Amino acid sequence: MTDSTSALIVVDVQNDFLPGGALAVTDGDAIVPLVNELAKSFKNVILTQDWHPAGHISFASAHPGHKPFDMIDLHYGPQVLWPDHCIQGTRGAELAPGLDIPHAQLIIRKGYHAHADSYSAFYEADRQTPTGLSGYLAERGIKRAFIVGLATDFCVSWTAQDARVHGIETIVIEDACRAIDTAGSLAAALAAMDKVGVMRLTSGAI
Ligand code: VGL
Ligand code: ZN
Repeated sequence: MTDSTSALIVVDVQNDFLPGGALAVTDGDAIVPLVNELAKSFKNVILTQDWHPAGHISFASAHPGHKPFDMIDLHYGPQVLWPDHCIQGTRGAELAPGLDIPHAQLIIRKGYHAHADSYSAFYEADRQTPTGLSGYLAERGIKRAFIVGLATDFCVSWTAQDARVHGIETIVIEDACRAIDTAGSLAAALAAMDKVGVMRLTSGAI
């Protein structure tokens, strides 16, 4: 995909989502070599980085009486509560050291407002506060996004759905993603992506 109207979006390949991390995604490290390889064939690569302040509203530790993976209702809708993860400036929030994409052009950070989560790289969980990514893609003339990373059922899925809804042709490369899969979240995410027309392929087809 060396054409200038396509981009690879690498979602949240950060220490805390890899084995040993605070919110480890099973087998999350397995995608790193594949992501590096795929990135070589893209002129445009964008990385995302989950980037929470300490005490973030998505952390179970901020809600006394709750534990990680509980679901609660917040002012913008349902929220899964997570272990503390990807705290700004910590090692856990750093991009995985094995990620080797020196030509990546943009790192978009998200989830930095204390009172809202942001799975999507486009909009925070209130579905209204933009990160700026949609304007960036429009100004760069990017019309097609290939999406890889962690986790399939949260940040990958929400990012893919928002890209599609904004008129971008959107393809999730499934074998370059891994899921958290809590309370049926993977099946729900796949159905939601299908519904808005996100395509799913494996890397061999790229
Ligand atoms: C993510 C849960 C909490 C993700 C981020 O990157 O999918 N999941 N924060
Ligand atoms: Zn997060």
